[in-house]
Amino acid sequence: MTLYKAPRIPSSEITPRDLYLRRRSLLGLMAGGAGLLGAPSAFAAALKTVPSPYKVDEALTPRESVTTYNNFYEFGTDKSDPAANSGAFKPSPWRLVVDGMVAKPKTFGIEDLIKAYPVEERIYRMRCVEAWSMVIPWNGFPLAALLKTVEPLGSAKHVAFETIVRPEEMPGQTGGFQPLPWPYVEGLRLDEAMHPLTLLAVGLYGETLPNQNGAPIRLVVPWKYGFKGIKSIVKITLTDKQPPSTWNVLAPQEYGFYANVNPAVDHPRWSQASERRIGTGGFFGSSRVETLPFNGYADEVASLYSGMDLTANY
Ligand SMILES: Nc1nc2c(c(=O)[nH]1)N[C@H]1C(S)=C(S)[C@@H](COP(=O)(O)O)O[C@H]1N2
Ligand SMILES: [Mo]
Repeated sequence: MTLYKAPRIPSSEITPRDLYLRRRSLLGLMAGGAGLLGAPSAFAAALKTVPSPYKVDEALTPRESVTTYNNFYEFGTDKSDPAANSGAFKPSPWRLVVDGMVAKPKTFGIEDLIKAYPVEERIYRMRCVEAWSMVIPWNGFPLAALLKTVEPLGSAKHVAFETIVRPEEMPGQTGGFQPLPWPYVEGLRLDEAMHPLTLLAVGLYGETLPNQNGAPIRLVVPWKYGFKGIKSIVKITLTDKQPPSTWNVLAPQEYGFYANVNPAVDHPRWSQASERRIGTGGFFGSSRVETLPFNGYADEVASLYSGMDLTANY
């Protein structure tokens, strides 16, 4: 993993997000891409799915918004960049390595995974740390099913995830101004990873994942801020140490390792008490709704954190 060298500016004065916004404005038109906004992935195909009880009863975010309002900095930092700039990305063939503290390390192809584990239709409320949210019909299978196959050792306490590095297909990974250190990495505690709500998504709206949403396979943890949902995963490693989390490493005072959605703990620069629900006020409009503890999944997951001070472990 590449270690990020912090810029020589006190973090009290400038934050990573401010920094690349400034860089972008300096770059001006140089950064302009000419992709087809919202063009469907060349690989989008219907998925065979089974029903699931994990469905929130809220209006779905339109597919158009889910696939054109994205965070995927490998393709650029504007919300429209991933849809515009990911057309050349090839999510097939793909190899997913699962290794580390397991009895049976294994490399999987996506087709093997889709055959081995029933792909469910789940509807999850999703909350970005930037205080916007969506309701997304994901297609995927529990991460726990995959982890059981490789047989975690008793010593394994955490799960580390890594996104692909492929500068020739990911414009955000090339040039002089790259917004993040690569690869994008994330981590979960083993009990969080084994929780039945934790999903490996391979599709949305009944079709294989569009490139901009993390094709061909990405993590979905609905009670945590969106940055935990690492996209285009090539490696999952069981470990006895807390893994690095890209945003937590960049700015630990702003982005915690746990990243559990918590309306009572504000981000240092904005409130987390409410959120803009994307796609609810006409095309790309949004209405404001209250943010719920653990994003509304407290009954299922609060017990994972009993005894922890959630204002310190944010
Ligand atoms: N590899 C990678 N994964 C990533 C990101 C990213 O920039 N790179 N952004 C994260 C953030 S901040 C969010 S909110 C979600 C957005 O997922 P979506 O575009 O499918 O809604 O992806 C997460 N996963
Ligand atoms: Mo996010």
